[in-house]
Amino acid sequence: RSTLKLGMIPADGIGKEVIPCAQRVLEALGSAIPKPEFIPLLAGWEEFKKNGKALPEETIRVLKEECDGAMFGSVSSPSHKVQGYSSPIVALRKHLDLYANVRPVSSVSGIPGPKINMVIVRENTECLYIKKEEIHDSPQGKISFATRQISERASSRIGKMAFEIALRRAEERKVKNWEGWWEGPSKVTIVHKSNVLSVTDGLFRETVRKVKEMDERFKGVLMEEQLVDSMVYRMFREPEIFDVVVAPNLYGDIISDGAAALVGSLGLVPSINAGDDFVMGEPVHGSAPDIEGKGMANPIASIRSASLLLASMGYTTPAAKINTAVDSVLLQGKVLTPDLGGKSTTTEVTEEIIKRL
Ligand code: NAD
Ligand code: K
Ligand code: MN
Repeated sequence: RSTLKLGMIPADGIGKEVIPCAQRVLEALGSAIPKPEFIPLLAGWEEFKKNGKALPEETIRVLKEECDGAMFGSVSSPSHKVQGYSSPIVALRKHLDLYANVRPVSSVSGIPGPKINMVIVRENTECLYIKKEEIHDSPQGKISFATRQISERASSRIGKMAFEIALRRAEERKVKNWEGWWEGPSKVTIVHKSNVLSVTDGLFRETVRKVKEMDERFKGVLMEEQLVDSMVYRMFREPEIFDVVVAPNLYGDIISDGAAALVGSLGLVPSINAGDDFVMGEPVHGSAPDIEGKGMANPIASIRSASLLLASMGYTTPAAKINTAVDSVLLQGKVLTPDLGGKSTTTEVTEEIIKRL
């Protein structure tokens, strides 16, 4: 590749503030990566209010036909039903078949706090997110239903992704210092609620278990299970015991925000939406209307997402360079946004990271 064509979709709220920071960091990498070409693309609640479409067809077309990868910010989806509106990020994940949401959550060595270094692998296409809801009148008042879809295909491919990540981490452990973290062999924890939902979560559990049993490569990877409620409990009590955690869509979403609290802020946790032939980086957080427009948003989740995007495209050295610069800013602890107890702005943190690249 001589250039890297990246679709940039800031969408709403602080997405508009933090995605440009990720872009600046990518630009600052210079010749370490092919020259990035950023293609601004529209989506979101604001876009819906302006032009009636939360996800314009042109955005999907450009992503599919012209881009090597993408970055998404955050969308301000309303909490009430709006005729014709549907979350563009949920739709994009489906359109591009980005079936895995991979969310590494780790504490920085040297900063006090719980030791955590886990990857949450969230199924990204089904569960309650198929949004089949209905409502009826009944003699006792309104009654509503939601359909939850769990398929063998989706569970199998997310399971495979989780075990492959565990294998990769087993290699990484050999060179890195894992002091204070889980010291056993790589493992995958399957999160479910099969004690109640024995059909849907039962299928998820069975299918992921089979992935390991059927593939020789995963022989050395431990497999364990945790019911979703006690998963949250154990994650708060002893986060260091988790390595790779695989979960259906909604559980994965909820666990991730909990894990973000453990490392100090949602503003630190990155992700990629990954399919077999396309990847989109995205901070785990939402559009944060409470801090929007104040220059307070932490850009690190987005900057780390750009690093994950590069790594997924094979540019592991520049990706690591970004992470090292971010860690050094965190460790120094002087230039931080208010979510981490600092007084610095989004721009100042970004500039501090760029200085250290
Ligand atoms: P949120 O993630 O936007 O915010 C939760 C809390 O974390 C807020 O107090 C916020 O200020 C803080 N926070 C989040 N990101 C931060 C950052 N980078 N720096 C500093 N602080 C940060 O979640 P919410 O308040 O539940 O949702 C707000 C809106 O975001 C809703 O409309 C929701 O639909 C949307 N949302 C979108 C996505 C997405 O785009 N994928 C994900 C989650 C929520
Ligand atoms: K987001
Ligand atoms: Mn979420």
